[in-house]
Amino acid sequence: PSDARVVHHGVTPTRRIPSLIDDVRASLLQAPRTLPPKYFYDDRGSQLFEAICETPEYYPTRTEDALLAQASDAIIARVAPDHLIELGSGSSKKTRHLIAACHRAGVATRYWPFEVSSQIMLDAADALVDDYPWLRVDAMSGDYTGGLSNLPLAEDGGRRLFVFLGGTLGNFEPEAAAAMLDEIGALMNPGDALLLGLDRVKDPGVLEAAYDDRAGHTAAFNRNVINVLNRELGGDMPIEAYGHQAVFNEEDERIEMWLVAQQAHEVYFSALDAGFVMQAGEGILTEISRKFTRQTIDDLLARCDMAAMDHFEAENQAYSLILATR
Ligand code: AVJ
Repeated sequence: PSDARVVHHGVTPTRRIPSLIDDVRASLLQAPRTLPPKYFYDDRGSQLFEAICETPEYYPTRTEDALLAQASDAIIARVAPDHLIELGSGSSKKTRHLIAACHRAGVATRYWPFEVSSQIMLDAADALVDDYPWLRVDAMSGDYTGGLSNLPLAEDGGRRLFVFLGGTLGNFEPEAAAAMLDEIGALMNPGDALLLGLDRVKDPGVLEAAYDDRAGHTAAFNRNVINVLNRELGGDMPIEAYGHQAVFNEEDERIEMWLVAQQAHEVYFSALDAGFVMQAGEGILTEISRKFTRQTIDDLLARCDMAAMDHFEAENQAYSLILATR
């Protein structure tokens, strides 16, 4: 970054982050086969995710964006944050609504994005300080699955607003989601707040279409993880042998994305000197995306000693932004 108002910090993980090799050994070699969703996001996968967000079927991104545009002034009036800390900030596109609201309210917040993709974060930081002369950005490079206790946050007693958007908490199993909220909660002092974006339970047809768009971007996104494995681990998975499936699991209130083998085949990874046999019709669970109700949101917060102080809902309760405190 060229501007002195952007500072770049590297964040050392608090605990060991499993490598792709570890994850494949632990989750893919034996049934039930799963993969962590973070491996979707190589350059191609990130591009495909952007394309998904533009499809008519994938409503979460645009719904959350519109809701933030509406609610940002109220959120900033309520919290008046000295520090705005965002987990998984990406290009900070949606966060711009909050920063614009700070500008209107005369709240000179300091912005702390935390993101794996450093270049995307630093480019966004440069653009932000260009637009807002009062803004300082502390860009933090790292992986939040490695923990939050090493974040280099200022200990100046200022009020902190944590932001975790995109419904990404829904990609975590219930235990892991609660653990993540507990880690955020551990960084919150009285008066601090957390703004959480979560997708809502709705008609299964609408949900399944959102994860199986007609243009095929979600299918390509799901299958692209096979390219990632082949490239990174010297694998020979036949990409054309796998079909994309998105199903709403009503019992667990979650979308599940599967890669389903259309015919039986063997897979070998030279980096592991190991492989596995796929049966025809057998699936790999590549992502869960949990959908919430008012009740399951309140239960999740309560489990982590938090409570909603404000709850902003999109039309038809399609999506929620929750402002929570401890
Ligand atoms: C950005 C992780 C929240 O779960 O809806 C979109 C990812 N996967 N289409 C989601 C995703 C398939 C997205 N998150």
